[in-house]
Formats: sequence, C-alpha cells, structure tokens
Amino acid sequence: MTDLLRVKDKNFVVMGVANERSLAWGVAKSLHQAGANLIFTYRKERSLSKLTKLLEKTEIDAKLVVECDVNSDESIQEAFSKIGEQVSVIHGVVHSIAFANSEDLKNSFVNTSREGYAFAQDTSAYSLIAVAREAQPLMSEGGSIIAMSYLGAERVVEGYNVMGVAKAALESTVKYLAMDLGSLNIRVNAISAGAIKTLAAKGVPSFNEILHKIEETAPLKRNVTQSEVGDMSLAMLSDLSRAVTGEIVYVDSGYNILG
Ligand code: 1JT
Repeated sequence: MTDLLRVKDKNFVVMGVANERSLAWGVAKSLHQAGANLIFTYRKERSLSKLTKLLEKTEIDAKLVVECDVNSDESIQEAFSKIGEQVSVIHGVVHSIAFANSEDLKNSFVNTSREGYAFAQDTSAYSLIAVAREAQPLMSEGGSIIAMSYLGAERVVEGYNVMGVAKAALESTVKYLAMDLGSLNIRVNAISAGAIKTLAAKGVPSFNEILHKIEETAPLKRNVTQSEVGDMSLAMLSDLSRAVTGEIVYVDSGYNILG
C-alpha cells in the first residue's frame, strides 16, 4: 500500500502515559502500528513502572524513556535536551497531560481557590507552550504537535469546573502556537475527545451518567474508544493532515454538535 501517513521511522514524543487506559497510550499504539519511533516522557515513578510493563507486554521498543515534570521549565529543558542527544530530529509531540486538585473538581466552581486555578492552568495549559518551545529546535524538518482537550472547554459540563477553564486556555494556546510556529511548518492542533473511562475520569461521580447520555443522544449512539482517539491523533500527526493547523478536532461520536 502507498504510505500516505509518512510517519514510518520518524520520531514522536509521547507525554502522559499513566496506565493502559491513558489516551496517550492509545496514540502510542496507533503510532507504533504505523511504524513510528516512540520516545516517552513520564512524571511519577508509578507511571514509569506502568509504562515499562506496557512496553514489555506489547513488545514496543521505545527509543527513549525520559523523566519530565511539566510544572518545571528546567525539567522540560533537560528532557528535550536528552531527546535531542538521542535522535537529533523529532517529527511530532503528543501532549496528553492535565491535572487539577480533586477539591476543585468536587466543590462548587465559585469556591475554586487562586492556587488551584493557577495549578490547573500551569499543568494543563501553560505546559504546552513550554513543551512547544523546547520541541521547536528539534523539529527542523517541520512537525506536528497535538494536545488533548474536552468539550468542557467550551460548554458547561457539570463538575468539570476548573479543568474546563484550563482546557479553554489550552485550546486558545493551540491556536496562538499554530500561528507562531506555522512558518516553520510546525502544526499545532487539539483533539477534543469524548468521555472515556481513564484514570482521570476515576472518582467523577457523574461519569457513568455522562457515558449513558452520549449513548442515547450522540449522532453515532455510542461512546468512543481509546483506539479511535489514537487513530485520529495519528492522522493529525501524519502527512494526511499536512494543511491542518490551529484546529480543534472532535472525536466524540458527534456529541458536540447537539444543541
Ligand atoms: C483531568 C481530570 C482532566 C479528568 C478529566 C480531564 N479531562 C477529562 N477528564 C474526565 C472528566 C472529568 C470530569 C468530568 C468529565 C470528564 C481529573 C484530574 C485532573 C485532570 O466532569 C463532568 C470531572
């Protein structure tokens, strides 16, 4: 078959695998299937041990696994410097990282603390700017950066609270970065994924209700899977999407079009 994707033997950095259910892991599997080389970043030791086991189980041979704490500019600089030593050119980055204090997701939005707000923004939105800045010099052949968002960025989804505001900032950040980096042929897009039961969704009391509502009302009458998000991510990282930048692409069974 002709290779429309052109990701084979190219180098992609995947940030945010916490376990088997992570969206980032879905993207990694799709990239691997298409013949891409994978570099992973992790934050916690627990994520590293999960990732190591996943790589063993699936017989995926990562080019590099490197620690990266996106709350620290220095840590991001160090991570991309190690990546540069290993591969010299990268062709894409997958940013699949978000965090907020659990109080800020449980309490009413009006009680969001100054610290909780800043922390959610720093981890979930600013981190994309810092990552793009360090990735840019390594993307000397052009490239594609994707970030993960959710409908709560633009609509009120009960309980999403401070994360909704952080995802709104993330989506806007995607557009400003797309403008800035476009002349270097670096594209920046977001995937707005439908609700999926990941570690992030754990402890959200209304989550099952959300999944049911989607099955009943979304155009496709079903929820989406990790591999469907992975495959669209692959498309956005590949040559198939070479003229697409600054876009928010919905992988949500069409749920977002409903009034
Ligand atoms: C975070 C969390 C980012 C949960 C996330 C997330 N992006 C999507 N989800 C799932 C979700 C969560 C809520 C929700 C709907 C979907 C939790 C940790 C911080 C980062 O509310 C209706 C709360």
